[in-house]
Amino acid sequence: MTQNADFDALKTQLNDIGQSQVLQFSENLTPEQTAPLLEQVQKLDFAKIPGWVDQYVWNDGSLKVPEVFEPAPSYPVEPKTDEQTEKYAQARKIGESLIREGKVAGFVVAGGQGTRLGFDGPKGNYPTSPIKKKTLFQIFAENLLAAAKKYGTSIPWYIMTSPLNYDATVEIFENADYYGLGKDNVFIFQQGTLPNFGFDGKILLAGKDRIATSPDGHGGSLKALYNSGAVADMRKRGVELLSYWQVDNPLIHLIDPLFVGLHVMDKAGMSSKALLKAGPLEKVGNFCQVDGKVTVIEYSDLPDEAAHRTNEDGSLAFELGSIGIHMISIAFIEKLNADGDFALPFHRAVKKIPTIDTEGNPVKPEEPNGIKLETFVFDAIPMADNSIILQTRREEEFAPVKNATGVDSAEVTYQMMIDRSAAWLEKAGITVPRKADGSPDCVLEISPSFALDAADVKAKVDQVPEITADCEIYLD
Ligand code: UD2
Repeated sequence: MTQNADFDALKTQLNDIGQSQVLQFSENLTPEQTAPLLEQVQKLDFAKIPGWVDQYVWNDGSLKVPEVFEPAPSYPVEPKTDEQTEKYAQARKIGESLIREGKVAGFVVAGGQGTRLGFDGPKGNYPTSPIKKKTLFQIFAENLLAAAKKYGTSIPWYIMTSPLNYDATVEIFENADYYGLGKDNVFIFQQGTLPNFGFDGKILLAGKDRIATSPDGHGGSLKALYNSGAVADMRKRGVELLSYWQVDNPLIHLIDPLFVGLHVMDKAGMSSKALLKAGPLEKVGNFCQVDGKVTVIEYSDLPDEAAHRTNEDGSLAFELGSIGIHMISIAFIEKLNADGDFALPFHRAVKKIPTIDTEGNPVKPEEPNGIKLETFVFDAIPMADNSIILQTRREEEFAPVKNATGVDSAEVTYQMMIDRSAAWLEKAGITVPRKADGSPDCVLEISPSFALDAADVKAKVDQVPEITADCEIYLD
């Protein structure tokens, strides 16, 4: 088809769904400007857009909080009964052998930018470790390398970016020579995008030759993994399970035999790690149970009464927070995508969206002017036949770098990384000098090549130098 024929067909399709404004400036565009615009238009889901406008622009059709929900059951950090002790031991064994057989891969969702941190570029490139200032990507890569070595296997790494940071991410990995993982073991792909809508239901333009779009949320990963060929690549390699994490959390235990084993023993499709919330309103999802299915209700949606509800012992009724750590079976992703039309429900966000006016001049709105749609990966959990939750400890596994200052900031992460190193060393019987307030009186960094957990430190205790007050020690 020629560009003209293409153009006319798309124009008609847009007219039919009441979105002809998308091509309103096209007559004055050069062919070079028209081509990418048409490419964007071609990707629009014409069949669904009118329904989205009706459901999410005219109405707030986002998922409603279910009327009846209760706290979800979970596995504790440490087993509590003999039966559980037995099960945990068996799960660890099963998990380890699956990892050794190369059936587990890593998967990080890294579509977000460092904007909230005041950092320019992909968040994964944020320098984070206390002494060497390793970036988040480097920390994850070194963890994967060390885990592969520990289990005598290879662990491929899948990385989801967004159109906003795909090129920059690839460049970072190229420049770092893939952190020693080998280019073949790193699969970087892009998530999808969704058009942004004005309050009048019209798709907004970001320029005369560009539709305003935004990434489709981390929920887009389950489709993008499939469409990008990542799932096919996994099948070729014999990978059956994906360890999923968020790009901002350097403490993640990304290959965890216990989590793998419990997920498999309970025949789960998608499982989660949880921690005890720091307070009723902590900004994490809440693990609930609805009609027998594990369901996450985001902090912003959980009714206040439920957030504050307590048990008889004073603990929070909804005490389990979701921290974006999951185990996902490849078979589950395949099942979701089997009919070719898989999509998670949308969450609607009213936002300030840069656009253009009727003359084509740029407009930077001071007030919200439209709607962005996004999907959340945890909305897939109830679609799995089975799902488990394994509790973890905050100090061991969760220190996200999100904000420039305060809660979830780089400063807090820095301290938590030092604290965890100190705890691992002390568990191995090493004395760590502490200040009057109890915090370590030294700067510590343990490289993943030295230890992936406290048990690894114990095995290498003779390689640890004496730790004196005010010192800086990097172990690798
Ligand atoms: C997320 C969770 C929250 C809690 C918290 C823990 C949601 C809606 N909320 O909050 O429940 O678990 O994390 O830290 O998930 N991402 C993409 N593409 C996108 C959007 C996000 O790859 O289109 C990635 C992003 O790079 C990051 C992760 O998803 O790795 C989480 O995104 P976020 O930092 O925006 O989530 P946050 O902090 O609102």
